[in-house]
Amino acid sequence: MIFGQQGNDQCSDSMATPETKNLYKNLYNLIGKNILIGHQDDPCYGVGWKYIPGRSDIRDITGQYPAVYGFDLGRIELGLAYNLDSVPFEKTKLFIREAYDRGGVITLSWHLNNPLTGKTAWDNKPGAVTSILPGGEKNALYTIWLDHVADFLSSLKGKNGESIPIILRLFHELNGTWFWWGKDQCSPDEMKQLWRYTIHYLKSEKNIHNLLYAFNTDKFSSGEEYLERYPGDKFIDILGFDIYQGGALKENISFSGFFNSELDMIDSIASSRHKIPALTEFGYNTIPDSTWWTNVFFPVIVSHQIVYALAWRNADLKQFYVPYPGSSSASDFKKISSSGKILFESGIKSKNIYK
Ligand code: BMA
Repeated sequence: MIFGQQGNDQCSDSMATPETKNLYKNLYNLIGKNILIGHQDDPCYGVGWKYIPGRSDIRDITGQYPAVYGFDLGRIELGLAYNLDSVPFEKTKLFIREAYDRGGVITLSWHLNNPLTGKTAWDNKPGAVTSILPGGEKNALYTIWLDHVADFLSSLKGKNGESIPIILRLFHELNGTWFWWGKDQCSPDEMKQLWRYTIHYLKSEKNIHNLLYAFNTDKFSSGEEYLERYPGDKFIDILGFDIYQGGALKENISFSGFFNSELDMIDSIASSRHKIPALTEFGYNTIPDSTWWTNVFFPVIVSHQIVYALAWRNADLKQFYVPYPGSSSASDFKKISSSGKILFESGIKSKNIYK
């Protein structure tokens, strides 16, 4: 395992913009040193508030914004002004610019509708993936959807007109069965083709070069399972997975054990392929354990090499994954923000990640 070898810290797109190449190189150099904390829709809304300038549940607790910001593009494919969680894309664009100006990292997911049926991403009848590949009946429609994504991505500009780098997290949780791109809905080969086709289209047809590409599964039990639908090292920059405490992993001990084993595997897969390991989504809904952050989450991640961990969104009192003022794990969360290992707004700013 050799990190920092010459050439290993270069992203998959040889034509990537300088800031995108720097983002990759700087994240690569953080491997094993720091973990950036992230939060989905952080500046958009939190528990009990929406679109209040400067507000963020993470900031309310720690005094700082997170280091990583997640947003979702779902419904942009339809040309709508709002995403699937009612966030206006114009606001997302503004929040991305502000996050970038603060030196933060931005990652976008895309809960795109089922192109075959027109229903949601969770409409998981088989056939949709086949239908959008070249030669398929919905291929032309899919290219129009990608054009909308490309328009959005190319409109993201910093103060000197440079493109803002984005970690694009396509077809997430692809080894689950709940999305139309899931493992029961298409073959591994079709999934790989879809990845390669999509990336080729964005790069070569649309000339988009401000992207790092994140591949991410749901739960997995072996390296073979993790890589079954992996399109290849030429296409991917970041290797991640999503995990939630709950269900079979409800107890702290069973969750910690499984989480730890997945992190061990992702560290070793990423290191052997010279990719960046990340926890692309995580959470314990409503965080019912007031010491979860210091007793469960932190002890497991601290001994691993993921460079960032993105908590899912704070929608309301029934669905939140980071504390808000007054919630039971707020003071515990504050402790991890002063650990030095986990970076928030000021930590990422000092790393000058785009230079
Ligand atoms: C899910 C939930 C939903 C949301 C979707 C897309 O995990 O949070 O409420 O609509 O993600 O953000």
